[in-house]
Amino acid sequence: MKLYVTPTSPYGRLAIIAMHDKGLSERIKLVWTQTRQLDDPLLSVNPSGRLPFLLLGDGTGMEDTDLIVDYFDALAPPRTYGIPNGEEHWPFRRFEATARSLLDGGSVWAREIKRPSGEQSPGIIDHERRRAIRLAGYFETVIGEGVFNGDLNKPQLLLYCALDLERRIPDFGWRAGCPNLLKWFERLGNLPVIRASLPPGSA
Ligand SMILES: N[C@@H](CCC(=O)N[C@@H](CS)C(=O)NCC(=O)O)C(=O)O
Repeated sequence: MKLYVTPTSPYGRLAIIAMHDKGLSERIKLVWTQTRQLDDPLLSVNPSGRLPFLLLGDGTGMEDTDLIVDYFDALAPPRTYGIPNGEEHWPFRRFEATARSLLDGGSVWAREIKRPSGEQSPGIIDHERRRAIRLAGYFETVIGEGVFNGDLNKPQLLLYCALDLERRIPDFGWRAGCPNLLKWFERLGNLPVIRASLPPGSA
């Protein structure tokens, strides 16, 4: 199997963390690539051109982080990325959705500031900056909840990869006002599977 990723994609990073966490790194070859290239060889296997993309041995494949993480989870039992039942169900899903919201908005922000300066939209940048700072402030108040303090799960992966966008967005200064979140982020960042997911040359 081949997992197509870029060194900067937070979604790619999330899929790579899950790959390591599920012990699949020997079975999956990482292909470091670049999106939005007209001659991108990925387009012949994934018409959307989006990453991460997992190419299977039979020539079929799948895009979408959530789907790829579920596939990894099924490949390497026992399942650890499922949604819990009972009392934890709704808090888990709520936090997952909000963490994805931070990741999606932060990705728009990161993409916008990468455009040539004359093509950037100050309105979009400001909107996403405000959203990201509000959401970081929200997670500061709930980071003590059980969802964020057990084994790695999707809400944690989404939140970690969203906050890690600070490496691409100089103005995403969430650390100063969020000491609890920072402690959590640094604890996760020291996990071997998260360290192993950094792109070559950035450790
Ligand atoms: N919802 C998708 C989002 C993936 C996504 O937006 N990936 C970006 C890289 S960070 C991409 O492929 N961009 C290329 C493009 O828009 O053509 C997921 O969770 O995998």
